[in-house]
Amino acid sequence: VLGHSSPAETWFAEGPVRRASHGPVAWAENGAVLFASLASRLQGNLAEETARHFEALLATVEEQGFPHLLRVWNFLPGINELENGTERYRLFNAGRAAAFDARYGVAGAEARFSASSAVGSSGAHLVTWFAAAKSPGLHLGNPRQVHAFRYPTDYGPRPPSFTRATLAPPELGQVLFLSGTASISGHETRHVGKLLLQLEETLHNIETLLAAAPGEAAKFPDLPAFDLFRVYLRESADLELVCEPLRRRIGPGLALHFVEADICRAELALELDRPQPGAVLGVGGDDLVAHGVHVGRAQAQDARALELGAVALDAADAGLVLLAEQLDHVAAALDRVREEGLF
Ligand code: 3EB
Repeated sequence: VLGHSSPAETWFAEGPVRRASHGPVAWAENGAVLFASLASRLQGNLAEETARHFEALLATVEEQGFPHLLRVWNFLPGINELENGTERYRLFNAGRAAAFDARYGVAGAEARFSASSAVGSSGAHLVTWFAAAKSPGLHLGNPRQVHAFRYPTDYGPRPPSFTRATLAPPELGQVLFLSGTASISGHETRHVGKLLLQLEETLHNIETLLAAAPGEAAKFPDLPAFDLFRVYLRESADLELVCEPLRRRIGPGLALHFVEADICRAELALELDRPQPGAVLGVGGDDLVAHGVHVGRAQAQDARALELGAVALDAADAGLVLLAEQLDHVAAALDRVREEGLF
């Protein structure tokens, strides 16, 4: 986490909540939505290991009866580094695509891709958090961008398996999950080396997507009406350069959350994400299903070893997710995490 930005993101839903885990996957669900965390130790065969990782993810959502992905957050150590001569993000893409193909067939896989993000982290684990539902969301493209799953092979042996946004199914409310968004139009990176132009291109992409999203008017607020923006910066020193222009562009109302992270293409300096603090999945209750996402720099091993009572926890250097049943459990857990100096 950079600067003094507030890190926490909280997801509410109707109870009662069940928490469980199987193998590398831990989750919480309330019968309508499932939120999960999955970590796989990487040992030098990334495409294979990513395929196993997403096979476990897809097996879990199918077995638990939540087969429709809504949003996927990926944290990949050394995302731009080479492994056996290939960039690790590209190996990740190959493995992820293979897992979708294996489960749904090449023809069926595309319809399963959801909103997503993939940023760098460090440490030894590929970490993925995901939200999934019983019935399908509406997966959206961006008119300014080629579908990522149709990118030409310049970006790796297999294109990335995600869509630009996913609108949650009606019974979960009008939550619009936006993918991580960067300075890409068509399929090409724009404004290499020019931070502020990348910022503007990215904002333009988000505005275009919001304007084109189907649904009744006023369902998709324009940018200044967002609560919170997350900004992943490759270079922490860019914080000062980006802060003011972004503020001028989006207005004074939003909370900004800056995180230092590598972005999936080496020429990209930043990526924007739209967290949804206080988002309600499902109608009513302030019981909690799947909870607070805290993105920052954690010491993963230490965080995993923490015993946090009713809260399940997973962490990468890039972040921490808490799957809890009640808000005060989360508050207590976050206090512990702060006391231990994990963030
Ligand atoms: C892009 O548009 C930029 O691989 O899951 C954004 C969101 C990006 C998700 C992913 C990658 C992913 O291609 C990078």
